[in-house]
Amino acid sequence: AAPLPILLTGASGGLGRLLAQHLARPDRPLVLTDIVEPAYDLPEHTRFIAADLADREAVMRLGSEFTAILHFGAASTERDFEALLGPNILGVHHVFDLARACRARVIFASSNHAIGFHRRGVMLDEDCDLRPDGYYGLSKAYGELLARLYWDKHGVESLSIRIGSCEERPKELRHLSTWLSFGDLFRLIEAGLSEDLGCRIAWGVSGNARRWWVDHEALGGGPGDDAEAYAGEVIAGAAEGDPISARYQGGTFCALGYDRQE
Ligand code: 15L
Repeated sequence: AAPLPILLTGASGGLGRLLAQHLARPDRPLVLTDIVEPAYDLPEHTRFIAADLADREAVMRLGSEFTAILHFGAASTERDFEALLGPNILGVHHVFDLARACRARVIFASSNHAIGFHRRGVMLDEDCDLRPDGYYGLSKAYGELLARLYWDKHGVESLSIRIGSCEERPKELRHLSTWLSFGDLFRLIEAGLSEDLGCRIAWGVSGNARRWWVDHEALGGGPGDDAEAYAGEVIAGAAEGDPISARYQGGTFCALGYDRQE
């Protein structure tokens, strides 16, 4: 029988594109979806179906036989709540309903912005309080709680990865703590596809000497990279940040619209 595919949402986005190129194999075909067509040539063993995550029927029509859904589709920056409601809140809900219907596991691209109002320097484990730093972080916290509900009530397995800063290399001081290398992202995804998950949360962070986030038990043998290798050049080029961004783990997201009287 033909191997069952994996669904990747957000396939036209920055991380989606990387995952599409990295994950597809003859024994692991990928169905890619996004609201916009990918701006890259489709890798072998992939096919693309356009869908708006806010459209329940369009999401449910993507297929009925996925083994896993990598949910990377979302608005990825801070916006008004109304602008996040469709892609991020309805979107994650529809994706979990599709997973439930397919008996697929979900790997959810959560974000450090779900916990962004913890102060810098405070070490967190994955059981820390949710402290969203905006409507975007709140939408990711919603996704994590939805994952919890769908595990407890429907047995949908999931891994929520609280991704730090997934970039080719660290570019600013905060990244020395928050950086997730592409290699370490791929390692996490592979572990999420193969290990027993239950309802799991993991930090999407490399083994950075200055990191603030530590897992009780590392998935997939733990990270292999460390932002410290870039510390010299990052520190040399560092600009003075605003005090609110500098105080909290979520950085500039925390400062957006901040008007609390100290
Ligand atoms: C995120 O969740 C964003 O999608 C990404 O663009 C970065 O801002 C990242 O967090 C970060 O915190 O560096």
